[in-house]
Amino acid sequence: MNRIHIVSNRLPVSINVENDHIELVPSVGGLATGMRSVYKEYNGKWIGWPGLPSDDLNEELQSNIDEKLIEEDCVSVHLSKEEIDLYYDGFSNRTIWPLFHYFAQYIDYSPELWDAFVSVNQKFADKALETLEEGDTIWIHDYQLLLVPEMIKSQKPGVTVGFFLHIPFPSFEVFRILPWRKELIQGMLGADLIGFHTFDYQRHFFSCVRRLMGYEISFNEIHIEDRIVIVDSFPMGIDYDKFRDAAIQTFQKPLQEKSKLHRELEKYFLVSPNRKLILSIDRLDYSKGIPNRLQAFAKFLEEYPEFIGKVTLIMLAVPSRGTVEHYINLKREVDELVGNVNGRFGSINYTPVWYFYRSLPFENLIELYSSCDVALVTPVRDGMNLVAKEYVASRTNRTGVIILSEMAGVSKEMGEALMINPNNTGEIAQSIYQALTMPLEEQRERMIYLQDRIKRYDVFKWSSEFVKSLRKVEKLQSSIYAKKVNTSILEKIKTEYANSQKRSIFLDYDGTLTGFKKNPNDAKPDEELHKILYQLEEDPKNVITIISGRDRESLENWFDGHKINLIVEHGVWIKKYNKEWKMLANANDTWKPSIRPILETFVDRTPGSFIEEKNYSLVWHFRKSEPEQGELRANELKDELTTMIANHNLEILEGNKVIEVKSGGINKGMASLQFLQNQNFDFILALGDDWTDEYMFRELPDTAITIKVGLKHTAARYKVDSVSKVRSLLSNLE
Ligand code: ADQ
Repeated sequence: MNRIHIVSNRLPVSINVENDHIELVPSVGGLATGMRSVYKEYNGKWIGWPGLPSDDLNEELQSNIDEKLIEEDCVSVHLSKEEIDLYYDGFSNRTIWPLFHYFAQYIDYSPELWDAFVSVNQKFADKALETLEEGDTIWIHDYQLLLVPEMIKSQKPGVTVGFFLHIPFPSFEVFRILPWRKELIQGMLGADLIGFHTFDYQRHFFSCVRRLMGYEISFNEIHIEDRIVIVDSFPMGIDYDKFRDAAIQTFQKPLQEKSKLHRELEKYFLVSPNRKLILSIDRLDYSKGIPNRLQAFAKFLEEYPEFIGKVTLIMLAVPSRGTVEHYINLKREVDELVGNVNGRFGSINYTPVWYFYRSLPFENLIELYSSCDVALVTPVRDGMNLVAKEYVASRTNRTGVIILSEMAGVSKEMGEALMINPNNTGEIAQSIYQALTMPLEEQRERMIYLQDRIKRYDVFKWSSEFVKSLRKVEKLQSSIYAKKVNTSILEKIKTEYANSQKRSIFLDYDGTLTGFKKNPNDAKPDEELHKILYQLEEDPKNVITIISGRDRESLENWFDGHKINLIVEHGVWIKKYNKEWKMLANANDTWKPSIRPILETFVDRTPGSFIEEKNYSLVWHFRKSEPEQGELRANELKDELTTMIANHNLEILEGNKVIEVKSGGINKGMASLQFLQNQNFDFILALGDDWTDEYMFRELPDTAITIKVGLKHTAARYKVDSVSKVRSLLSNLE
């Protein structure tokens, strides 16, 4: 089994150094838990920053730390204070984080942050490359390392690269704001598999890829020059059993073993048995909607004064990114709001908000999860939000209500929660009331479904699903490579060619002999192509046919003077060398007046698109249109046409950025077969790049050498990845 390595900004351990004594403390976060099982099981290494600035460590200490870490299969990337400041606090948390969470007003565009981001990503990639061997697999995590996939792929193409983004991926309109948008997308596309928490993020990513890079996307595959990138959603889970078991144990502990917090909570319930507790837990981050939550809680107390003195909001905020200006301001805002709510609604024996600005041990978290009646989770944007899942897992008696922001990725999996818009304080206040008054039976009904789902798709399932997909994508890439014309296949073709007496060579034109141009009339043959064809024609054993969907005029003009045959309009017409045009198939064009107006409405609605009229077909081109709109309209057009042509002998062909309607039963397969009739060729070669060429690949005899240009699934025997490879193959035949 191939090794799987992990790369993330932080290693799954923290380091304590006291009097040169090094202690490693494993971290308990969700990512560390999920990934530990992966890299241990697959004999990999975990590459990341150990958490201490390298300026604080002398060389000896650094190498001692490295040694200690390697015992845990961890490889350290040492970062200086300046690098942490510019790459981590800087570009990661002052540029990408606000951008991806739709806080455009907070984005820092300083180029020096970007430069540091590139160089630190390169540092991670270099460390990974030292560890990686061809055939290994690597799984890279999160927004701090968006450029690493490409940096690895370009150096070691044989490594399978996975990338998972833990935060949202924003819509194109937001993403485009960034000056380095293309570079980020390119960086990510170095991966073979890209994972997001939800389908929405995946959709946004596709639209950015389409618009910024112009790559073709079919289903969840992105076709880039010589590879396929698979994109999928994998909603991250938690270690469900750990939370559930800990919650069970908490209640079974004898009083003297209970934590101070737990004893205080119990005392509190003893004094006020009808008190209700609402829990709020997050890192102190502006994406988490903490001020909105406090305002909504105040509104709730204002609108339902009967709850004053009876409900307490326990608000835990883990200090986070305290050096970044917006976080400092947020801290001040939250402090003031808490003071304000407590001042307005509190009394000597009632504090409405208990606010803890610190990280709490796991044991305390569990006590709070299992003791609070309601969890208030109201981020304004959140990639997933594990707190909501942890609350569900800790509810061993199956009661409790979650109020959940529809802007959190987790909302897609928690239909049974009370869903709110985090900017609508009135709605949140109303939901708090609904949650506090919800009958126990209803709470249980909702909780059972939630627990079932969150338990099934836990963090281990999440990571194993991702690994499974990595394995699949690895196979897919190798099947693509298997058909690729390599030196030995090329030698085989050359030998067959040399040993034959009468050869038929079918060549598609656009996308095969020449690249695509925005305007089809600009794609005329260049000098190099003319030379290659002249050379082939010189050999009397060769019969060369250009077989294309184009009309008669341009090809006839362009290849005037060549000793070749032309088959055009997908097989309607043929012009043998030195002969006149002849119809190969019975076609008619009486259908055109009813189809043309439909295409015209699509031209009107899709700027940049146009109609090309051939003798027996009509073609709608959208290469010049805005890519996403073009694809969208193409699907719409196909849909409309399919119903229209139901009772006519017509066909819809989908080519490269074109939709063509033509008389039925005519295609390159039929045309090439007809051409071969009654002739005894002992060598047949056919090259083509798109869908319409597949007819030819399927119909030609099994002995034919059929070659697809591009990577898509094909009936052809072989593949080459570009026009220039086609040209070099043809010039190599002798
Ligand atoms: P975060 O933004 O950190 O993660 P979240 O998913 O909620 O958000 O995870 C927070 C974690 O911190 C939870 O496991 C929670 O138990 C813990 N925690 C919170 N408050 C704590 C406290 N006071 N003391 C101790 N522990 C505390 C990012 C993305 C999320 C995404 C995760 C995972 O922003 O959207 O869900 O990664 O992909």
